[in-house]
Amino acid sequence: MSRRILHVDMDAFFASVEQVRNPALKGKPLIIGGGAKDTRGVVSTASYEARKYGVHSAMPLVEARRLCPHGIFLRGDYQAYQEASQRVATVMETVSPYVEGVSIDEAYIDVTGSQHLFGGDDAIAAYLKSHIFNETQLPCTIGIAPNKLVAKVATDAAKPDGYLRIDAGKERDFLRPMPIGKLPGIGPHTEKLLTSLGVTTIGQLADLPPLILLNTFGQSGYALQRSAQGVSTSPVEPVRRAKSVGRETTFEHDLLDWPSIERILFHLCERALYALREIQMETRCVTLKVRYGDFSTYTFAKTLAQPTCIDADIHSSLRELLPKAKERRLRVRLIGVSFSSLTYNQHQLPLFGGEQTQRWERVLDGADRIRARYGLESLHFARSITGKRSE
Ligand code: TTP
Ligand code: MG
Repeated sequence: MSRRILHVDMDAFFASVEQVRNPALKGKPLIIGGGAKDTRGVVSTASYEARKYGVHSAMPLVEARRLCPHGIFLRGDYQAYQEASQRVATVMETVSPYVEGVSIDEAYIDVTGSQHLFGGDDAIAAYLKSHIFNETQLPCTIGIAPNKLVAKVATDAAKPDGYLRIDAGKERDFLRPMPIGKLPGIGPHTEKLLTSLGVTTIGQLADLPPLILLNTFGQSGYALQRSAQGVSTSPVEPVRRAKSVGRETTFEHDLLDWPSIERILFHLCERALYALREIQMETRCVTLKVRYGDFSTYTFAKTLAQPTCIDADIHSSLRELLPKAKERRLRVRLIGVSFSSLTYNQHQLPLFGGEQTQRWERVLDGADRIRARYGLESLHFARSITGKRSE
């Protein structure tokens, strides 16, 4: 039996989330990316009403404002989009264990084994659409086909709020009339080269003599042609959840100077936390690892009442653990910190953190953005530089 691969992509995702939060925005040309007065920056996304005026993702805000002067411009709230994305992911996991999230609003699901349970492709799609809607009030589009490539093209063809099923054996006919730009993997450069060969539709690419492709693109020309023929074997790869995240370092010379050791530890902690937040996870268990000069290795762990990815919480755990590590009056060869009992960051902060935690989250979010842009070394919490408490 051939594989059945489902592709789901949320419609005008950021804009739709805003419309759920504020129903007065429904049916209006809504543009996410900048506030009413912002002139710099680009459009993240636009509601389908705004797209009618030619507004699209990555367009400079200035141009969007010119095309759609009566549009409603919003800066956007990434945390709200992340939360919505998480809720959609939870629904997707009820359809099949093979879910591969590819972006904040898009995933592939291998539904080959779910056919009997649900009663076929159409029933799976209907179930998914209605459950996502019940859970989030958000519209999405679904494509189902024998492989990821064709499923994605099907979704794009059925947007918005649509569903399209491509049966086994129909892949090639489905793709044939489409312009080559619709084929995933064909960028502007390849498109230009193909156009210069007189190839403008996917069907023409599928029929091109292989030798011409070989001469123009080398070996990758074959892969291109197989895509155009609707052939793709790439598997759905569920992202494996990390079990732990940590950082450790071995010193060049064994150290006895605890203030220096701590400074390095807090630096490692910062790096590990950055990695943790990057995979959008939180920890409930902080482990301090010490290898002493005699090569004995000790770990000291603390379980937290609530999962966290916030520096201040982890720092206070480490401060509780450090005196135990110092009890052995030996030189230190290696120091490290790791986080385990990981869960996805649910952003349920108000439940346990209140305003204080939310303030921290905002700070960290800004700090991580700077680190992502300028490198991790650009920003440190005062403690990891001076060894003094900074919180
Ligand atoms: P897309 O799925 O590409 O776009 P969309 O969901 O807004 O619209 P549709 O799928 O119906 O065509 O991207 C998902 C979100 O990612 C989008 O809502 C905003 C964000 N995004 C950007 O911030 N910048 C971009 O250039 C793109 C393409 C998307
Ligand atoms: Mg989308």
